[in-house]
Amino acid sequence: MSVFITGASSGIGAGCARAFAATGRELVLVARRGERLKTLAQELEAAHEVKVHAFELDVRNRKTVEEFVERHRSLLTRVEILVNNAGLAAGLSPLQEGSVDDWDQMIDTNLKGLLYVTRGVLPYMIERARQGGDCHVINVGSVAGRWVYPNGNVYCGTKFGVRAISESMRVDLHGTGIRVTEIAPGMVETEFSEVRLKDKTKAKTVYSGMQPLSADDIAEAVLWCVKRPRHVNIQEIVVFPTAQSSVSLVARKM
Ligand code: NDP
Ligand code: 8X3
Repeated sequence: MSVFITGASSGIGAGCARAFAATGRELVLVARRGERLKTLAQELEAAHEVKVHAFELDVRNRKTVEEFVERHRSLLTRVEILVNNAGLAAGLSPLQEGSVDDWDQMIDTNLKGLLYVTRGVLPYMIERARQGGDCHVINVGSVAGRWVYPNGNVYCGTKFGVRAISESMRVDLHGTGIRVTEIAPGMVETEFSEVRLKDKTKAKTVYSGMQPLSADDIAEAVLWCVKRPRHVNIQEIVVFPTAQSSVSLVARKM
């Protein structure tokens, strides 16, 4: 059985790939940066007795995702865990000054990309579950999908959407035995802020004077959810760093 992880070229996705590889599971990793994925795949195959399939894939491109699903049917029949992680925030400005290109990118990746991949992979998982497989979808949402903060607007909108889609998946999969978990992290130090702010130095200051979560912290939580007995579905899990009491309240020691 295998684990399909989107956005595995960095951060939380790469952390999940490492965590699942350590349990000996076959992996299917996708992201746009194929070279990075290839390096990660080689690292994991060298460190563990696992097969890792790495594919360059832009989840925003519906046709490409559909072709990918068509081409890799035999791999998909073995997928029992889908980690919908690929996503980003682009920009941090008031709605009235926002970049519409940034909005498109967030909506196309965080919502439409998640849906395209899920639409392609889920029918295989339903069949797998029908044959006794222990199947589980993990959607990476965010605390921004529960509480808004100034200038979060469209990013928050997409993550509120991920939460609603996760709840919908759970009810639509009723009776299939497939578990659906939404994991909602607070501040995790990855490439997230660099991508959002388009500036490495500014990105560093986001985490100055406080200890953020690491990608491994989230991967560990994901693995914990998956490792519960089959009759236990952790529907949602919200994880903040201790120094972050709410979306806009962070204790910093400067
Ligand atoms: P990173 O920027 O480190 O990782 C994002 C991953 O998503 C990369 O692997 C990137 O790969 C992939 N990705 C982005 N766009 C696409 C695309 N169009 N097609 C395929 N893959 C794509 O950030 P994080 O690890 O932090 O982010 C992972 C998830 O966690 C996101 O959904 C984010 O919203 C969520 N999150 C992050 C938090 C944080 O504070 N860091 C907190 C809460 C939630 P590539 O560029 O190679 O395509
Ligand atoms: C990322 C966490 O608080 O920057 O989803 O929105 S936050």
